[in-house]
Amino acid sequence: MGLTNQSTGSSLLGNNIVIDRTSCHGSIIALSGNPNVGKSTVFNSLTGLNQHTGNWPGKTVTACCGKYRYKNNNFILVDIPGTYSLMANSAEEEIARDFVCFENPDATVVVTDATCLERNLNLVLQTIEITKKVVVCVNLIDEAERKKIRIDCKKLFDRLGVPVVATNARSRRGLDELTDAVYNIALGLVRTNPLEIRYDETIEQAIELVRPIIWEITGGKINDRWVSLKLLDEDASMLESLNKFLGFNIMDYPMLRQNLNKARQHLEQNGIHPDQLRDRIVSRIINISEEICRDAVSFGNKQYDLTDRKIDSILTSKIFGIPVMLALLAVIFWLTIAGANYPSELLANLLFGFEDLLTDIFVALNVPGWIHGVLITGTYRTLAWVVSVMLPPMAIFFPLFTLLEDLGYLPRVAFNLDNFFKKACAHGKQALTMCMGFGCNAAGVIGCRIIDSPRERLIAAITNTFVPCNGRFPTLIALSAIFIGGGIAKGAFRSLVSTFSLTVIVLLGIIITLVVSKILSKTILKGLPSAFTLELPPYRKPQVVRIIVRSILDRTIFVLGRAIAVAAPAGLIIWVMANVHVGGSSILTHTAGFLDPFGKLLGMDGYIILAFVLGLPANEIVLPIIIMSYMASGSLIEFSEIEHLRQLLVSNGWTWLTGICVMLFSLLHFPCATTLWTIRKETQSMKWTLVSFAVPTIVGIIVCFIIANTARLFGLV
Ligand SMILES: Nc1nc2c(ncn2[C@@H]2O[C@H](COP(=O)(O)OP(=O)(O)OP(=O)(O)O)[C@@H](O)[C@H]2O)c(=O)[nH]1
Ligand SMILES: [Mg+2]
Repeated sequence: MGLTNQSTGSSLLGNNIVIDRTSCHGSIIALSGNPNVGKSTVFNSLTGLNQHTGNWPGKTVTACCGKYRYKNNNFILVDIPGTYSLMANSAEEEIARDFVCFENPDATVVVTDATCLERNLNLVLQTIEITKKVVVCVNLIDEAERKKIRIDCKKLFDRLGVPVVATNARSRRGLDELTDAVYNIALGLVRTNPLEIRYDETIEQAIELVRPIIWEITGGKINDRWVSLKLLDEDASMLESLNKFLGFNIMDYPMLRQNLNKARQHLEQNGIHPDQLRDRIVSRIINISEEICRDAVSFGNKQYDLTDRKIDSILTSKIFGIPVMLALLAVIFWLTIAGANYPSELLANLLFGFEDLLTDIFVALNVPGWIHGVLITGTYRTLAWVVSVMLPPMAIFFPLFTLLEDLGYLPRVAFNLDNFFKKACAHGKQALTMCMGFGCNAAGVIGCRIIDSPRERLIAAITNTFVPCNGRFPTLIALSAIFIGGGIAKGAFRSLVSTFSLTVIVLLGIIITLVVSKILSKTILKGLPSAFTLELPPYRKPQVVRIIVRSILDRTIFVLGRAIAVAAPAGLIIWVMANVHVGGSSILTHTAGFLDPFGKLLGMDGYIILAFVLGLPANEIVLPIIIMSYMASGSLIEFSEIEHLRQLLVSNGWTWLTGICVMLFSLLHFPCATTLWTIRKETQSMKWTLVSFAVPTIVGIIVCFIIANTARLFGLV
């Protein structure tokens, strides 16, 4: 699939999932379901891949493909973004409907949440209206059991007429049975007899007027009953997809037009106006779901979600919601900063000890001095700094943050901030895309797809960079811990001062997001905020071990690898710039000197500005480039412990103001190249990509200018 790295011979064209069957050898299995029911967890368990999961609706926004084998057969599993219905009320629903309907998967697994089966059955019923090849997976069965909710799968099977399997995807319980059921359906070894949803007599008569013609035109390639119903309902997006699928305009058939008119007249004459048909269809489906659940689900404790509601009354309360949120953020930062101290020292000692050994080896081998300069004093030393300064905080922060995500806390953040976003004329779900930005701004921008309104989606994408990503976060932590905390406080207060400065920076990012969103929605992106419903998922016990392993492998090592990969060539560029002399000074000194007046205006210097410019490919390398430039420009300092980094910065003229301004500019400047490229792809517009580049940069320049010059004016530095 185009957007994933699993090469299964499929591609994501525009927003639609298209599978190239000629290059796919195996049965195609669609994995659909409501948001946050465990589709990606089922996907991961079956394919062995590591699609991201999280306890909130809308985690997966791009479809993902993966393979598994069962009884010597290949299966290609497609994890579709979650949808509540197939009525195509939103882009995701359209994608899911088109895939299930027109891509003709060999089986569709509808994953449902055992703790709220009734609502989930709506999607099951809509799916069995389209295709017979359905397997229902009643997931989260462990949670249902804990809440004393009993599901009778046999009864469900009797009523629905398709296989029903109870699973706990996290612990793989029931997954063998699920694979077996999928195998039987996909290979046609078992025929299903799905429940046929019957509507009012009038609607049935109208369907019968159209259905035979559809059958004749499509040659039975598609479910004629379902298509008839959709055409009667004047579902324009379905008609468009259908025509694309057929390769001709079905409405070109006069007979079909005639009978559709007749059928519509019949509905009108019997009191069903066009705008009422959909309501009738929906209420019929809801009624059947209710009826089936009354039969197959029993509640041992009607108050099963009382604890969740009690916790929510505090975490989402008007008085405590925001303070608790800030306190939680601060605790995470404090744990990160305080916890990273010791391992950072340890790593620094280890890696710098190794540097001495490397130098000895170079001397013994008679390696020329300049090679030693480039490889050891330039590149290795900087990389040693990157690893010892960035690794420990990342290894602590990301698991803690993912823990909150898995618990189900993030939608509560969105709930608490909803009012602020409404006031900023932006979308409440922007809080969720911001949270995704904490991992990676490019992912945050793709995550903006959960926002339906194009205007609000753009606002969310443009402002996403105000959340520090993986690449900038360690820089912020390092500067707050080593420079701010280490510079102005002693002992236990160091961590507290650092935590405070970091929390203020992140809070500032949120405030600036709101202010810029408001400005954008009053100027170039005018409009009113749209209404939406955000579901608060139940609190779930996080999978601690998986979280630690995944956040270390997916985030920490990935970011570190990227930093190392980009820092090494950057080290080379800096070394060349520092060693090629023009007119008595190095190119590095010339360039930094040229940028210096601008840097000074913003409370920084030319080297720092150069580092931000060279850091465009990846934000991770800004701090390493600053270190490299200072070292290359001659401020030689004996490095053996973290404290020496502070000394290096101080000896290059840094004050607390420089530290603050670098932190601010790190938060408020152009997004990295990957994010810009993603914005270009998502918006399909160069104009909005340029706006996304310019807005944060201008904000950063203004903020740093004001802070630096105010501090100077009042003689604070
Ligand atoms: N207890 C329990 N938790 C589960 C189970 N399956 C999934 N989860 C958890 O439920 C949360 C949601 O899982 P995902 O796999 O991300 O759900 P999804 O359906 O892909 O969600 P979207 O992509 O947002 O539509 C995660 O925190 C999972 O760890 C299960 O069977 N039991
Ligand atoms: Mg998912």
